[in-house]
Amino acid sequence: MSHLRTRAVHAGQGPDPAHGALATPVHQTSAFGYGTLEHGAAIFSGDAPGYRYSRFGNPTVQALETKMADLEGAPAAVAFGSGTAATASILLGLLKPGDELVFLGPLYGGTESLFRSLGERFGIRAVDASLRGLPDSLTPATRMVWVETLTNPGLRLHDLSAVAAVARSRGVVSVADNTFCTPCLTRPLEHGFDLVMHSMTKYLGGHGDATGGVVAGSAALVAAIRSTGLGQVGGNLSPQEAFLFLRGIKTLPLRMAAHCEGALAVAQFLSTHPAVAVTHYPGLASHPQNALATRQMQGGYGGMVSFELAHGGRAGAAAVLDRLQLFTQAVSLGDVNSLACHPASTTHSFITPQARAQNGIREGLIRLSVGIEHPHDLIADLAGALDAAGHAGT
Ligand code: 4LM
Repeated sequence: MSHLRTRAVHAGQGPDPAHGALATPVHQTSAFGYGTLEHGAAIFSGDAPGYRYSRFGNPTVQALETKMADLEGAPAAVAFGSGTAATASILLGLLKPGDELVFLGPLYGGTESLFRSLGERFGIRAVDASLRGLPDSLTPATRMVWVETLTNPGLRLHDLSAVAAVARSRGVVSVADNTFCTPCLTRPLEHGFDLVMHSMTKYLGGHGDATGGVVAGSAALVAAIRSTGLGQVGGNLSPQEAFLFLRGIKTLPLRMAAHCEGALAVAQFLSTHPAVAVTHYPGLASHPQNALATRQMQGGYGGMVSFELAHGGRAGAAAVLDRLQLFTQAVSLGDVNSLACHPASTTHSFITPQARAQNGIREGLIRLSVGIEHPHDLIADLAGALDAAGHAGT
């Protein structure tokens, strides 16, 4: 069972011991009977294994945690009700007032805003190291370094092994948000990261019908995050949604291959279109980090493409987006169906205009989540919208 494609199907799951059910049952319960007072006491103290209350753990959720730990090559994992709950639980579980969190921006707008608002209200200073670089941004107070394996929405990369090495040499916990790449394309722990997290809402679920998050890493770090994020904050994932993620992940490698194929074709089309000033896709030879992407990403360059119109700013973006038929205008990503959004007014509206400007999130930027439809149909949709919007040949 060494190949990821095999493990995506089998890891964490097998015939249910109660009745042999092949699909992992949804253990839709809040509490678990423990029989006797002493057995209950032993479960609560951790001296005996067993479930007690779904906020702390649930068999369906645990099957998913086991699968995700396996796919990321981690000893342990803990699931949450959203990617944001996972992010907040990492902060609250591992940092304290006076600590610094250094991130390599840009990040998903919600993550950056969480660092700045929630983090700073609790005395955790968030520092964007994208201008000064990593070693120079670390201080004796730095306790954590945070990166996205493929940035949202600019689709830039960081050299993961280099980032992990700097963090390790300074005794700082390194965290990689692997939402855009998934373990099919990049496994940050293999590059030396301490923790990897995901918004499972995206590719892992894959069908746009559930929100969830997960963190994987060492048993000690995951235990600290679990205890705060589940026990104290109550950010647990529901068993029903865990079932949907378990089902979705079985086809993740197949879906990712189709996303990558479609996104490359879409990016190649956009990069030659006269109405498009720049296309961001790590698989294009014109991408400034194409060589790093080829080294660091395995089996493809991901399903996300962003592009900037040559003219028209926000009105130009609206003219294109409002004419798309097959791409649905919505935030989120990683669904089997294609989505398109305007980051400046949606996903990255939470960050300051200066941060948007610094990170190239201009009004003419459009982000595509390329689904698994036939690439020719997606390209025809984009061509139709660009032409009808009057951009062709401008
Ligand atoms: C979006 N993103 O971009 P939940 N990490 C990354 C993300 O892109 C997101 C989260 C964490 C989008 C949502 C509206 C790289 C979310 C947060 O949404 O809390 O599961 O994950 O469109």
